[in-house]
Amino acid sequence: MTPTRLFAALAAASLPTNAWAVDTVVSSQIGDLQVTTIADGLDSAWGMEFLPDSSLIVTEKGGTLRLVAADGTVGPALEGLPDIDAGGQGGLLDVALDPDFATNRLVYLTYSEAGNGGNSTAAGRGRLADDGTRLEGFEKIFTQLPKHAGNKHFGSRIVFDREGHLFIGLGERSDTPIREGAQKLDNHLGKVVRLNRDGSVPADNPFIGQAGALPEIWSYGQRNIQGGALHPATGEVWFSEHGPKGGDEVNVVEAGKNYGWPLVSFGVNYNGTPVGTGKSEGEGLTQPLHQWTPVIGASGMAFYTGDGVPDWQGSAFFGGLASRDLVRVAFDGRTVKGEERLLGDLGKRIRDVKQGPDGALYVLTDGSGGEIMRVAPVD
Ligand SMILES: [Ca+2]
Repeated sequence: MTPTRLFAALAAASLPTNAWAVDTVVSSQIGDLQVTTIADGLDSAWGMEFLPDSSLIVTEKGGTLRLVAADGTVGPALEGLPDIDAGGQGGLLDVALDPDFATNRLVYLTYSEAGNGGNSTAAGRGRLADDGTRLEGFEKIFTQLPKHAGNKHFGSRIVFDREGHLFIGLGERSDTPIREGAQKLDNHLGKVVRLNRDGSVPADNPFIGQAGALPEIWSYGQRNIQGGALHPATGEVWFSEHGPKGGDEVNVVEAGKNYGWPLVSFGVNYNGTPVGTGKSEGEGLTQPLHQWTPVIGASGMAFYTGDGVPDWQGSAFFGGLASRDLVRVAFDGRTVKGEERLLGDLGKRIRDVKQGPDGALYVLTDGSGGEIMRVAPVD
């Protein structure tokens, strides 16, 4: 395939004085990028992870899981997956590797699952067979409650913290009134849950022992989480979420905190009416580190720790489904220093982004004919 040579699309502006300003796009000098398609022909690919041998494991929303060899060869669908209720925004969603994958070969999946009352997001794990053809002994370790007869806002992303806890970012199922459940603790709608790797509940979760609260809950008031990553320096768990018409967010998720949906938002409902109180903040509600209005359709997230582009150190990258680009946000700790839009010339909906073992960024494009593209500075 012909490498496509692109230039960073920059819009220069002064440094933002607050993180909520919308069009605070700050230029930074980076060299030209070389974008190389390493695999294609994927069908509604959703999540990917690098295996220790530099191959990739990739989900497709319709319910298939594939290995992509380091040379880009796309393998057949793996066997041994759970029953997946694909449709609408649901299907096979995120994939993550156990922190001890090198020895236990455990692969974690999130997926939508049918059940009494409709469907919801579930999570489970299985062992990647030595020959790579199947997941062995797949077991479900989490079921989002309640089920709902809908087809939207299943989330979801999986992030492991440094202690090996499994964080799953979920959705609030979108429809009115069920989305109001994001503010209640008796359900898993619009939540981040924190689990041990076997699905059991860590003894120090924030709502353990609180009457009427589900013990898996770590944080609440989230809308539809489709990006997440572990901060490489601090060990914090960061998630991005989709806003409605405006108001995509980046949050550090901390124990017991309320992130505000659907009481407050930087966006409005799709019909233009205000969300909740009509405000963007409220007492007791935790503000995002960053928000996008108009939305980018934030999906996939990766912190950059490579050495190929020094200016990217400290940056987080977000796939843009709606903006059809790759969004770099430069952070100093939790403070936004600036934002840059990349790969817009491709016009692709970017579903996931990861840093590869070679230090380059890899993006996964949505829809039919999906590609995995390597993004690195021109040598
Ligand atoms: Ca929020």
